[in-house]
Amino acid sequence: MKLQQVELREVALPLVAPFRTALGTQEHRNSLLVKVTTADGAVGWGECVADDDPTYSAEYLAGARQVMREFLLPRLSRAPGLTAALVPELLRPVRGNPMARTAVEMAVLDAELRTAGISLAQYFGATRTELAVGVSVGITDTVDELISAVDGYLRAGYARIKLKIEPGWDIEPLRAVRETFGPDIALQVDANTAYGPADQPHLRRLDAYGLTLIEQPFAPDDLLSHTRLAARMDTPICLDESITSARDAATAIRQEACSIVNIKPGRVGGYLEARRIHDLCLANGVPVWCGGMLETGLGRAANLALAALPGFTLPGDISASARYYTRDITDPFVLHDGRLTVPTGPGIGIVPDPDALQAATTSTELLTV
Ligand code: SMG
Ligand code: MG
Repeated sequence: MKLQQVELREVALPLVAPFRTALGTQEHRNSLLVKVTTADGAVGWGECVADDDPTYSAEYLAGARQVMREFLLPRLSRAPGLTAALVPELLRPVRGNPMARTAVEMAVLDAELRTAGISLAQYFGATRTELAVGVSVGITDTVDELISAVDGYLRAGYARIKLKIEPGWDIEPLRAVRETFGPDIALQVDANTAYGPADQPHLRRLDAYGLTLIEQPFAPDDLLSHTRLAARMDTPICLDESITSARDAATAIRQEACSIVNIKPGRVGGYLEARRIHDLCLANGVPVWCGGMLETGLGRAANLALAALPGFTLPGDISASARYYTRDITDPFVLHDGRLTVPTGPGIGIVPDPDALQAATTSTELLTV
């Protein structure tokens, strides 16, 4: 295919409730969408999951926009016979900026698969049609508020609960959730790098709460502390921020820094790299699950296709649209018996609703490439 036009569109979606993590509090989601149109008239959508601020990772939305406009898209538009499989190689000269890469790769992949008439799940070779999903519960002002939030999610049918933790908000909320809801709910925690190596004795106390995993307690580049903690804790260690490529995943597994991997396409530079990490982990007996970045319906659709692969044995942070937004830019994903349906239409299987998209749009930039 040949790219003819690219639209960068920013949308602003208020969250149904503020989402607080060790990194800060988010009240709305600004998302940068990429719409490609090919010379044959095929359209593809991509979503960049970078936040406004470089706090989760070094990438941020305004920077991602510039990188796409000036460095990524020109490399794709120059390429004859562009296919999604060529995108990682074409973008290799540009370093970093995985969320920007993912967005453009996703848009090309969507356009290609729509033309071919196959769904992203089919392209991956995924066969599951619906998936049990989890929910990520932010830090609240009080334990009572947390209990009522968790209660609502369990009643809605979520298959597992992930609590955000940080120093000062870990043992007490965990104990309260276990005491209230019992030993049978699947429970895990995510520290978003909030602890340091000296917190190891404290973190070992989390073993008392029967967690599925503890996600990213230490800094992204501190594999050694994760390895040490893994050797001293019964709770499995899962890495998120530390894993930015299949090579990283291989290193972390070899160094026994984790025994479970959170796969987020935006963090690893694309859906194709995400798939490679899945394959590597499957071959090594390492369970994976799909992380979330408060995606709109577009990213959510693509994440469901990825998470339908067989190695995704743990429920992902792919919650129903209503957990995030009153009005998403696509038709909402709705929970049925704790499950979401994997889209079956061509490409990512969903397109923005024109009215909802227009209502959420804060800027558009048309690039003739
Ligand atoms: O999309 O449901 C979602 C959010 C899941 O907790 C979630 N994501 O570290 O895993 C993570 C966070 C990153 C986003 S908040 C900074
Ligand atoms: Mg995380």
